[in-house]
Amino acid sequence: MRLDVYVITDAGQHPGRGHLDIARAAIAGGATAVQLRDKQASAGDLYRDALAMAELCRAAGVLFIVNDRVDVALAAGADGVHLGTDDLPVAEARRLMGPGRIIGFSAATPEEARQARADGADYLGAGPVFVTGTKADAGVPIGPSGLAAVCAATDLPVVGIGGVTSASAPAAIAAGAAGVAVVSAVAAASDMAAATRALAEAVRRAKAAR
Ligand code: TZP
Ligand code: MG
Repeated sequence: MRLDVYVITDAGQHPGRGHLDIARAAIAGGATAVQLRDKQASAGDLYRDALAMAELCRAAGVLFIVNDRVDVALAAGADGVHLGTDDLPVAEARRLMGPGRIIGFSAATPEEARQARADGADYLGAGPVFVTGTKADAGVPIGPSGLAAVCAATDLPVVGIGGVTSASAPAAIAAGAAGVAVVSAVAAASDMAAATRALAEAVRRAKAAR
């Protein structure tokens, strides 16, 4: 599971940019994982975008994850799904998806991390690490120390999410994260591929230094 640079598409970050534009640029810039995230889209529209993104990611050898929707992830042949506390329970998603697909879960505390692992999650997203304007209900930032606590509580790979940029990514990696997940650092950047490359380089250096 290559989670080093995990780019989440959000079509509301920049006028005229769609999910596939973001995914293409992220892949060109060296993203190792891409997540399709759209809370507003109909199941039909999400499915069509997911199918196209699955194809792009497969061709590039990049992990493809669908946010929230187990049904869409399965129908589009995604590698996995990312769930939170408002979504289907991890254990139920595992039953539906079988052992071969990846299930990610959002955990902000060591307790949530341990529970998600027991329920069958494969990786965790922990955050918000820093202040974010992207998710209104993200909660109070846990900081690199909160991220480190989640990482220390589990043997699952953890990605730090929330307000991460190429400048702050090293702090997340130093805290023990396997990678960083970003929305605005790529989707709102003027040059999305260059922004992804900068993140990849920051993660690579921080891993080499730890
Ligand atoms: N979950 C926790 S924070 C967040 C999500 C989806 C938003 C991350 O967006 P950004 O722009 O990288 O801060
Ligand atoms: Mg969710």
